[in-house]
Amino acid sequence: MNVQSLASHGLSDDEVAHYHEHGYVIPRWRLPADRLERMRADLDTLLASNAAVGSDSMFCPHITGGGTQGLKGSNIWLEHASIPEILDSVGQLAGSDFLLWGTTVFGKPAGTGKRVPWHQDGEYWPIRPLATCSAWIALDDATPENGCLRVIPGSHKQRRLRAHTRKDSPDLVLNQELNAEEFNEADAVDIVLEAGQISLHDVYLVHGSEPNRSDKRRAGYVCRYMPTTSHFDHAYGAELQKRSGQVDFANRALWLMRGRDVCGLNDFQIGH
Ligand SMILES: O=C(O)CCC(=O)C(=O)O
Repeated sequence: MNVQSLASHGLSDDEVAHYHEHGYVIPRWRLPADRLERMRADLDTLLASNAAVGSDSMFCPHITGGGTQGLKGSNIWLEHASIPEILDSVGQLAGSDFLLWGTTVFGKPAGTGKRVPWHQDGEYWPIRPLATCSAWIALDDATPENGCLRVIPGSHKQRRLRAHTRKDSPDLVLNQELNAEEFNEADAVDIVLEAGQISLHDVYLVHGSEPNRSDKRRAGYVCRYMPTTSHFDHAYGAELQKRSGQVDFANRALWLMRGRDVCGLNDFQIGH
């Protein structure tokens, strides 16, 4: 892999083409060492102040008011979701007008980190029309041994949600699993990242990850950016929340990251 610490930023034409063709891309750009160090220290603080939550999935650490998990978040995670180089890349993929509507730390602990079931992100989200580019930032090295993200390249292309089944299991990080006949696991590609690298993926991409049975933590911080041509529908979010029982979408705060609210329907007051 061609890993560089580039002074310039943004995606190359090849990287943009890779994203559209395969539904994900690992850019050559990576976080500067000082940013990575700060994020890892902030993760230590987050983990220490939320010992009761468990680190497999910590929803919205960038929001300070707590969500359904009662997570004690910090503005610092909003700042980490505003890294200009990442926003530049997202802008190339999602267009010049987009907002941040969510973040999650998937902090798979060594030895006990749980499986993330195969899924499409869109299955869970109250966004119409469905659109989001997720930036997954590796805070640790992510390898097959510690449960790196796995994706099915090209699975985003039909732009449709496939059939999922709800599974409430203490062994799973999320509770909607893609039905086995909807994809072929043999097509999966491991997203192997060094700490400080990122991957970007499309809302329709089929992905998941294995448990962490290794002795190395595998933490990632993912930021969800949505073009403002789409509407984050808080009312529909309240329904989804009842159905999934996992995440607070009804009161979710939105942050305009670039440009303007093109559809004019997004509510930037709720949750602030
Ligand atoms: O970190 C993981 O293993 C899962 C991440 C994921 O499902 C996502 O970012 O959409």
